Amino acid sequence: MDIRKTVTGESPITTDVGEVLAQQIKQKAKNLGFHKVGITAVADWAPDNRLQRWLAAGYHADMTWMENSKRQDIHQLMPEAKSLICVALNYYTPAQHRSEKAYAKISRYAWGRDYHRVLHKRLKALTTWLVAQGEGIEARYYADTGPVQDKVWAERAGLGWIAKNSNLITREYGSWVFLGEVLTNQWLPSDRPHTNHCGTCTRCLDACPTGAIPQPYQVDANRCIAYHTIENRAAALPNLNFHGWVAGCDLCQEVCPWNQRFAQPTDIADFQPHPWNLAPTLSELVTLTDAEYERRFTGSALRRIKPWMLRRNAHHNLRFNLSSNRMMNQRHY
Ligand code: B12
Ligand code: SF4
Ligand code: SF4
Repeated sequence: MDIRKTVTGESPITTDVGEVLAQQIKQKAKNLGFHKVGITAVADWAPDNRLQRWLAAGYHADMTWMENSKRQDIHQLMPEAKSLICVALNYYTPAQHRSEKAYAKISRYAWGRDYHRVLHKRLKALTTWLVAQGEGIEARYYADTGPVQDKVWAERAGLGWIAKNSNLITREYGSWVFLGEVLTNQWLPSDRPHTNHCGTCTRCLDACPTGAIPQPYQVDANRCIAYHTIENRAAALPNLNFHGWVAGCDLCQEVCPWNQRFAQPTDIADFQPHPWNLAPTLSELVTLTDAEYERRFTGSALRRIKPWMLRRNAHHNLRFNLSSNRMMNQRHY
């Protein structure tokens, strides 16, 4: 069948050819190692006000780049876009964090190779392949770094649901997945949006040690350890106990029953933890030199956290450990 003749038209009507191309795209994505893939139309997208409300509440803290209007309205990003192909990569590995206070905790997302590189390599291959399928086919890919609401689109494309901790949960892998997407000018049949399965559970809200989930589905970055350790560029951190976290925070995901039941080890070698990332000590990090940082974190997602920030984060935790030790000692005497 010659896809070129029928797919590039302006009609929103799903053709058999669109169906065939959609199946081919999904097969190609699976062959490239993506664990989940789904498709959704963008033509009927009307910006909702959720992101706007989140911004109006000031929940984005100093992340002013979140105000980019393209993030609200995908048509501004690619006016000719008709469909969006969403993909997910499972990054879970069975290693666990050390619980002793001397150790620094690095989130699972940053244990292995930088996920942007891993996703982008596969997304680029998928995009190049798609463009080669017919004349006039245009496609562009994004993963995390572009002004696209990755979770919103992934939910619409049926990959999983946006949960009360605000992460996207898949039935097969829990929320330990990275998200990315390919935008295209092709009409493709949409998958069904995913239904929500949080039910009456509130474990993530109860477990967040800083009260950063004031209501279900709302994360206030001003109180979120992940924000302060990764994004906050200020010299001084707020007086919040980070509980040993120096790079992101996994607490609201670790307590989630879906993750506890359905997480499965990834088959992607790049996501295997670098041994040093599993259990560095706070005192090692507080004195980490820039040269040592360069040596240890080549090709790592931790590079978003500058060396001075890692030292700052470690110092912040050590200060809390010290003051809690003092309080314990006062109780003894
Ligand atoms: C900004 C950002 C952050 C910020 C803000 C977090 C946040 N929740 O928005 C900070 C730095 C804190 C952060 C932390 C983390 N992040 Co982040 N982050 C992003 C980024 C760049 C934008 C997210 C965004 O649009 N936020 C804006 C708000 C408005 O969106 P929202 O949180 O989804 O909240 C809305 C929905 O929940 C919606 N909603 C949905 N359903 C319902 C239902 C009802 C009833 C209601 C009322 C509302 C509602 O309304 C909310 C707004 O009001 C995305 C990448 C991208 N380009 O999309 C990655 C992304 C979300 N992050 C990711 C990850 C992995 C993390 C961390 C787990 C890393 C870590 N271990 O530390 C933590 C998780 C913290 C948490 N609980 O959210 C992944 C998530 C993958 C997944 N499975 O969901 C993403 C998708 C990156 C990627 N491409 O893989 N992140
Ligand atoms: S990442 Fe940590 S601090 Fe942020 S909402 Fe989840 S549990 Fe709370
Ligand atoms: S802990 Fe419960 S409420 Fe929170 S994301 Fe998981 S299922 Fe949803």
